[in-house]
Amino acid sequence: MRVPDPSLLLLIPAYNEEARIEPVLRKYADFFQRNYTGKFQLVVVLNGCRDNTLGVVQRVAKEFPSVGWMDFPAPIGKGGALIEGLKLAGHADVIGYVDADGATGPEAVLQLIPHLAQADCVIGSRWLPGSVLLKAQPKFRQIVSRCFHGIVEFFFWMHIKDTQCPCKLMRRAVVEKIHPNLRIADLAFDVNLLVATKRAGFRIEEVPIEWTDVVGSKVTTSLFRNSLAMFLSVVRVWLIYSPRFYRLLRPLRPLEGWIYKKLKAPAPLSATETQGAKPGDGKGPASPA
Ligand SMILES: Nc1nc2c(ncn2[C@@H]2O[C@H](COP(=O)(O)OP(=O)(O)O)[C@@H](O)[C@H]2O)c(=O)[nH]1
Ligand SMILES: [Mg+2]
Repeated sequence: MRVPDPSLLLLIPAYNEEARIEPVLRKYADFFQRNYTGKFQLVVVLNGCRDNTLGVVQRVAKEFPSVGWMDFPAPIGKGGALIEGLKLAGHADVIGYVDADGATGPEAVLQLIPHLAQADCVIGSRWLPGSVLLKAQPKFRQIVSRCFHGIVEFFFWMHIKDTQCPCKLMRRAVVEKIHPNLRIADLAFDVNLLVATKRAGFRIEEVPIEWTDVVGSKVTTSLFRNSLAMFLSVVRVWLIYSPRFYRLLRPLRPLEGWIYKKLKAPAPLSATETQGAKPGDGKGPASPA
């Protein structure tokens, strides 16, 4: 008898995605319904959307019982949304996330799962030989991405070629261990997640992936502002893991808050904001209304 696939919880952070998310949700839900023998849940984590993303998600959820959502009014950012979503980790063996734009398809996610036999966290990469870029990101975005990669490498020396690819899967044990160390609310959340995973002694494997860039990126529209906030957040992650500096710089927190506000980016959470937030203690499995 065939052993069923591990139960899988896939999160999709979404901000003003009414134009892009519907076909993505349908494609993922339909694909996993047909091709996955384990339990599959797709949870969209929205916050502060000013369009009808929620209505779109609810419409799809009526057709596909695997689709659910969590909605937060506060501007908690992509990272903040994922930190909340990861609290549902207790409901699955494997937890992961992808973007709402469908740049990576469900086939790519499925192909990553077997790699969890030898790794604790497996991440898609657009920068490894063997990756297929059906449509690459705009040239300038690629340059900024490589500069960001250099900065992350300088601070953390992880030798991960693509920290930002939004296609990551982890075993439940990883999420349970690292969740209290997840503090970054903006788009540099991925760096926070990978550093926390590595420092906790888990093995990360990077796998070439198929990728199609999709117009409507939230990052590209304010690239300078977002990049600056992401740089600050990388420094922030470095400080979190340098406790002596971290304590010394504590009086500067109001200044930090002010800078993030100016950059219109969600500020990192403090230890007290994440402490006690155990995965699985969240709002329960997001379920279709
Ligand atoms: N919940 C939430 N999701 C966000 C926020 N900002 C961006 N996202 C989501 O994060 C993902 C990445 O954004 P995207 O525009 O695709 O960035 P890119 O792929 O790097 O160009 C998408 O699914 C967005 O909807 C936010 O403030 N809150
Ligand atoms: Mg995207």
